[in-house]
Amino acid sequence: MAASSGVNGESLPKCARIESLNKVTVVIGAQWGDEGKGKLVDMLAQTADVVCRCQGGNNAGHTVVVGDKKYDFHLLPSGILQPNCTSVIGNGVVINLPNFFDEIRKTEEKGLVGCMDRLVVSSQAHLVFDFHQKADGLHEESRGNKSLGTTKKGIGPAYSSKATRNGLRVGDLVGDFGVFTDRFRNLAQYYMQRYPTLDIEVETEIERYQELRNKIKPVVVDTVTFMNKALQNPSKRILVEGANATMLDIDFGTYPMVTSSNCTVGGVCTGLGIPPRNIGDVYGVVKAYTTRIGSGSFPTEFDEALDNEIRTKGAEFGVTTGRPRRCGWLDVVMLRYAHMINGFSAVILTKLDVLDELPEIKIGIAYLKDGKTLGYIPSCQNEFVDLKVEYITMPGWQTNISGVRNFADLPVNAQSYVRKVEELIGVPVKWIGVGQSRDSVIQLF
Ligand code: 2SA
Ligand code: GDP
Ligand code: MG
Repeated sequence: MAASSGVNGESLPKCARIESLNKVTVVIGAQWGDEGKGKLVDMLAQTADVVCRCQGGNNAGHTVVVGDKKYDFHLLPSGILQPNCTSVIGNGVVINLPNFFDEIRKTEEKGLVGCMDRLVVSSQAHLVFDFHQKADGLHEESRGNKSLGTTKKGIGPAYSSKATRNGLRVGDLVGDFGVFTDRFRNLAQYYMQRYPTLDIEVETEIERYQELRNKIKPVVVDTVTFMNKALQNPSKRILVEGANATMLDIDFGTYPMVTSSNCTVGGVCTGLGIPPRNIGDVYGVVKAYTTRIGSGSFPTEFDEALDNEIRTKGAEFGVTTGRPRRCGWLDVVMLRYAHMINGFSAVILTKLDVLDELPEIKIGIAYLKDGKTLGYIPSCQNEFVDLKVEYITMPGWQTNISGVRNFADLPVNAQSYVRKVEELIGVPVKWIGVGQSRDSVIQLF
């Protein structure tokens, strides 16, 4: 074994040396999604070499506003906007190829050409077929008023095929097509048995996938090796774009009203094949209030009037489905929980400008059950019933802050709100979002 010198000059085995490690920067949503991850990723991607997606699929909708152009990314990492940055779609992502190529076409129509030249897709990523999407819709319908409110993008069914080991991967598609077609037929058959009204034109689909196979082949790589090489190169700056968010995580979210992947920091390692010791800064994206789209508990949800007011001011509509988002006060109980799981280095507090006109602003600081503080986040939906929230109330600033670029220039009440949030979560606020555009941000340190 190769040896080197320790502090006293003794020879050390190679494994005892402290090696310099290339650390990846991670962006994670701290609430129920749509916190503004796309905007932070776009800011950080301007100095990154590699930007990766590690989980989820095109249920995600990440908005980036550059000048007069608005991009909505679903499967493409937001780093695709950077001409010198490589975008990675990791093994943990589930991909519907027709939707993927549509997204590339729409993005290129906005003037961003050459997407396929700066993109790699994992051979281990699972495919979402159109029948997965249809099954998602049928399953939702069958749940009636107990539906989850999914995006119907086939995410649950595709991860379900993965877990039952019937799924097909990008590598299967570009590999032996005979084997692929056999397995595709079996999977389609299984879905038609499971959902009798589901009609799959199996042979037409196979023909379609023969074409898609040729289109995707040039960008399919072993992303584990690709990432490992990038990690070995200390000058490579690597960014990971979390999709969905902590409270939608299949393990830690408000189950069963969650998505089907690990949207928290653990999903970065399993979704890209990188070791935990290579995880560097983890930035939490926190909206200055809370939103949720789809069904499920929401302890700090506004009453109808305020819900409508903030939805309009914050343009709170789904990027993928256009559905109205439910809105509520900031929930610090949830944010502390998100910090326990992800270990945030710092947070970005987005959309502070949306609160500009409010005379007073509340922050949920504790959950109460039968008059007593609940010391944990309920793990079952029925535990949320009769849950009360203890709030603190802060004065609003009633001033337009969208033009402010320095913390000291914010109205005092806005400064106090930010400092209070920081104190309550126990994580420093590094940036504050005051508008949609790239430069509408205040950096604190
Ligand atoms: P799915 O489709 O199986 O992942 O849905 C399961 C739950 O996860 C929620 N979910 C989301 N919540 C917020 N934003 C998402 N992306 C889109 C956006 C949503 C849209 O950026 O606006 O356009 O509707 C997203 N994706 C999944 C979903 O609402 C279910 O509660
Ligand atoms: P993501 O899924 O977390 O990337 O967020 P979405 O793109 O779904 O939703 C966030 C929305 O808020 C997008 O329309 C963003 O352009 C917008 N946005 C992000 N940051 C700010 C901000 O600081 N202020 C305002 N007004 N809008 C913002
Ligand atoms: Mg979104």
